[in-house]
Amino acid sequence: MHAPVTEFRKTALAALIDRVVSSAPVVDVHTHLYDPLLGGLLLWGIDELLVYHYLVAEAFRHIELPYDNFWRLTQRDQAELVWQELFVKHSPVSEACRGVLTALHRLGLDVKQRDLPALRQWFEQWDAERHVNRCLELANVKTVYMTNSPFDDAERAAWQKGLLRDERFVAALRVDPLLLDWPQAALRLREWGYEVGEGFSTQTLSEVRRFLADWSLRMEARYLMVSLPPEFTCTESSDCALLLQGAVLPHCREFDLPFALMLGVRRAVNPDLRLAGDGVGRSDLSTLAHLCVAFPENRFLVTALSRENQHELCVLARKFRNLHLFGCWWFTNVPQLIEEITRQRIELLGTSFTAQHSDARVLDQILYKWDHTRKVLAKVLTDKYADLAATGWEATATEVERDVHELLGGAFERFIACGRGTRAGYGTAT
Ligand code: FIX
Ligand code: ZN
Repeated sequence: MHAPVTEFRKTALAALIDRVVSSAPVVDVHTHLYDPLLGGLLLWGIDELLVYHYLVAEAFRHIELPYDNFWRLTQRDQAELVWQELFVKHSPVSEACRGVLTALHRLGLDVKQRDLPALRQWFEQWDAERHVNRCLELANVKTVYMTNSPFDDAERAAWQKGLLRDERFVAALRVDPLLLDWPQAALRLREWGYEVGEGFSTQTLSEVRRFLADWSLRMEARYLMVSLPPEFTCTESSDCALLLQGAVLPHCREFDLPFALMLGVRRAVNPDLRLAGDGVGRSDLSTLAHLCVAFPENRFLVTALSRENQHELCVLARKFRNLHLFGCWWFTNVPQLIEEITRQRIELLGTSFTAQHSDARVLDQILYKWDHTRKVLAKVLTDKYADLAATGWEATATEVERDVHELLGGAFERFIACGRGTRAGYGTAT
């Protein structure tokens, strides 16, 4: 029997873990940020922060204006209105509002002045490239995974021009339109010179694969990805199932790329809210289990939006080593749920998952998303190492550093890099 961990040792342990977690470089495995060299698509600055769709949804709890009138306002006026409603007339206690303040504070701005014009003035002196350097350094993010869609006209044009790449930004090929709206996607593919027909003939599937190959190569994509509704299933012969099995998964195997599934988004629950109008639903994870079993040569990166799916997802990850869990996505990216989900994942999976991704759409958001997550992660890990210390097992600083590195991108990058052939025999239950 070992003596309980003394308060003194617990404080020293907490200090060590705090230091390691707050100074560890992170790999941000899913964002909506862009390489600053990609045609000016990167969003940053105070007005972008204020019109982030998380805040717009919250502002509409108070705004009485008809939706259309809000959307007709200039972005500056929308930002002003959000600021008034969420920061001036009410206290900014929600996670998204607090996030704006954390970001400003980390940039050295005095938020207590509540002075929007002064904040705007401060941002006006910067250009995107210098701001990227500052934000990545302050947030200690070493790699940013983008979300890259050839179906987005502005983005497609920027890629086609060819570009120098900022090597801190890496690509992930987004295929939602292909899997979720095949008739429209087929029109686009034909327009771009891919000879696809209405049905899924061998020629159509091979042309879809040619499209995926062209874009994977052009972007140097590290994985393919899709966000799926709770109803997603691939057992019947839907367009989605046929394309997944006949083109996307074979392409991933050929190019040795994982496929990321983000499960449980119910799009346009309130279409008037536009991007802010999406909701959540519980997914049936038997579809995911089927994919892991039926396609052992594919690797799946998965996150789920519904709190109710989290436990089942952890159990699935214990069964399949071709399944890697990542992040606390969107509505689960709040301290209460980050703590619950991270604790549960550690208890069921050890350190073999990726604790967080930012999903940032505005560059400055990486400051708060990582700051807030690091605090919760340090708290959870302190409890876990203290539990070990109570048995006499004292983790060394080097071991803590190794574990934190795993959780903040190390395990992810290894999963991504894992070549075919080195991972034969997926799907073995443990
Ligand atoms: O599907 C996704 O990648 C989602 O993250 C987005 O659609 C969503 O709008 C978002 O930004 C959530 O954080
Ligand atoms: Zn996203």
